Amino acid sequence: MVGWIGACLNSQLHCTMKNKIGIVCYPTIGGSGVVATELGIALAEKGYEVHFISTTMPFRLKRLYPNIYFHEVEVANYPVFKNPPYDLSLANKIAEVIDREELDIIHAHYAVPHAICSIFAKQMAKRDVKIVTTLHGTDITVLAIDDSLQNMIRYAIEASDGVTAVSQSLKEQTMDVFDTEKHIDVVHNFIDLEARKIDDRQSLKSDLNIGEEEKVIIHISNFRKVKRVEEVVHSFKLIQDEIKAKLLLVGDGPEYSKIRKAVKDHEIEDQVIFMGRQDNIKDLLYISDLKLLLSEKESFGLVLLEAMSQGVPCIGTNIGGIPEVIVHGKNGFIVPLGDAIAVAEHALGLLKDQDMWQHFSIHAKEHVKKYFQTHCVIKQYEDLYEHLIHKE
Ligand code: GMT
Repeated sequence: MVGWIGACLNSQLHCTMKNKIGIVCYPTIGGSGVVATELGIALAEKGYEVHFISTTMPFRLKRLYPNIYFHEVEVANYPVFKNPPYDLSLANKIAEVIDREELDIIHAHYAVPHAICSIFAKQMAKRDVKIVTTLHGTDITVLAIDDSLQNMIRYAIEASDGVTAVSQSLKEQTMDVFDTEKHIDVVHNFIDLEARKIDDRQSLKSDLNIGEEEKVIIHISNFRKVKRVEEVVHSFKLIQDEIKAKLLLVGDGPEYSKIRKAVKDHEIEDQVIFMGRQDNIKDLLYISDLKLLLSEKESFGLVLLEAMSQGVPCIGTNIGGIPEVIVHGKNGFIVPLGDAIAVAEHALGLLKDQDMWQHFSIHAKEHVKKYFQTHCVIKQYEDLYEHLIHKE
């Protein structure tokens, strides 16, 4: 176990002993892992004792935090196993941590395998604990379509004490796919409104060989098929036919080679910068004028919040939770899936009109401040924990 004994040095107020929360999540880069880790950090700052249970230290936990502990899941690998049983090791570790650390809540992020393993762990543990499952998207929109997983996911949802979905759209899809009456709370993704503090935007652009007059369009994803990065490239081709612009493609994943080929086929190699995976997204957003997210499945789109919090307007598809984040005609545009012409028309209208862009940029920040700030959103998780703990 890695962590600090919760000394709570800075504030007596934060020190009133709050509940002990176990968080089970994917530690790697990806929306669900980011949300789980930022939730843990925010809860710890409010005085909760937080125990992460995962294969490796979540990547956002870059320093030691008072009140945060990490429990590593080690997978048993005996010659008798063809495939090491990770899920069983995870369930066993969760049960062990529930009893040893006297946890009150296990908050599982992602149905498979985290919610399922948490429920198994609850049955094994000696201590009563409440299970909260947060559905993030592909656990429902992709995995639940697989017959071999559907029953298990339904069981995990129905056996959880509390269930949340990251958008109204995902909630409705879940109720539909599983034909379930289970109560699901909608708790959106969240972000801190911390502005990037540098003045010299142009020197940052120059470092990337971007001219002062060139508009910067950005796409950030894991380059999975559902992100439809080829649509981003196609839309950009139409945009740069009319104005001077560069496209920053940030991330990596299965579609990467296909996208490189699409860029070559469109003969726009000089206008597209493949950035690979980047930690410092804020710097890239700071020099961006527009963000594109043209996915065919997207339960929320945390990357939209990241962009809007830096004042970057967004264009997104009319899919999943995207219309719950972008306000069409105010801080961005919603377009039909597969309509590159609509993307280009909206983008050009916005990028050619500095006043309109300024209004959209201000609205984007205000919208995040009003609806998606960390402290407001995590209050909903806290209320759910309290409700479950005190419910008989
Ligand atoms: O977008 C991804 O492919 C990563 C994925 C994940 O599982 O981490 O993100 C999902 O969860 C995020 C946090 O709740 C959401 O903001 C993303 O919209 C969601 N991705 C999809 O639904 C495709």
